[in-house]
Amino acid sequence: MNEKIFRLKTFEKASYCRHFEEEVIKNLKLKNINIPTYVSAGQEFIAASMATICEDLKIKPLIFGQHRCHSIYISFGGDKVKLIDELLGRKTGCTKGMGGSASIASKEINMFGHDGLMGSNGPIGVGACFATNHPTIVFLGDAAAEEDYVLGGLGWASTKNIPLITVVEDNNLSILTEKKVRRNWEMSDVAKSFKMQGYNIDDDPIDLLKYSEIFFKKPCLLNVNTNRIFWHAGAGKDSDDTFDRYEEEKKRLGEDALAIDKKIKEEIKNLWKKQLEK
Ligand SMILES: Cc1ncc(C[n+]2csc(CCOP(=O)(O)OP(=O)(O)O)c2C)c(N)n1
Repeated sequence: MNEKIFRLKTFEKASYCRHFEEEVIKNLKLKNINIPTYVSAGQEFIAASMATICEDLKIKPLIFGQHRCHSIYISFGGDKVKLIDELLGRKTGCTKGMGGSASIASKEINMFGHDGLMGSNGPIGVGACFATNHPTIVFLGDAAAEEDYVLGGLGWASTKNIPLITVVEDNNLSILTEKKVRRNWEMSDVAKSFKMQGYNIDDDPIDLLKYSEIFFKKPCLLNVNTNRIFWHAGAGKDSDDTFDRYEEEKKRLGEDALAIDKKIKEEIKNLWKKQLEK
């Protein structure tokens, strides 16, 4: 795919994610949302890029996210109204108002909800991929990736050569503990030690596109460095200086991105307004 088209398609998905999360923040502050909520703003280009690549490959993968998964659901085409309803605790939500922010599931997009045990989606995703031989993506945080059962699953995936992509959304933090305090190794090296292709890259969409030639042909792991703009849970901010990929892409793409951003902001605002009035 042409680079500019890829960037724009990915930006469009990221824009849906970003404006959705901005409404989430607003409604957390207004206390319209009253459940633990894990906002993915800042990290949205990872899911958006993976979804654009899958669309181009005409592949509808099995998706195993963890608690910070709004952007995964939205990028892969999850029904946004059902996600709003879920966050508002309604029966019409994507998990009938019982999963909340952390356990989003959708049969329509093959997305399996997380159970809250960090990293459990690693081996569960490996098992599903092995049993079905269906292209599968497991999304893990950099802390979840450290769990022993994640590592066992990676070894099995490599041994059985299954069509699995493990994406580590590496925002450097486990709640508030930085990676350098927790370990002196990288997940890309762990993958290589299991004889799997492993890469340590940035969340620039083109960096993800670069590796798409091997996607689903053999197991691989992408450790993608990114930034969390809001707190681990809830609406606060650790810093106002956090690098923001969304703003960077908006600048790079110029007028085209500004028009997409404006249109989608309005669309998402209206969607929330309509649901809140119900
Ligand atoms: C096995 C297990 N250990 C600890 C926790 C508590 N916990 C919940 S989220 C979290 C941090 C997760 O960090 P990461 O996987 O990097 O994802 P992020 O929140 O950064 O998206 C921890 C330690 C848990 N839920 N499960």
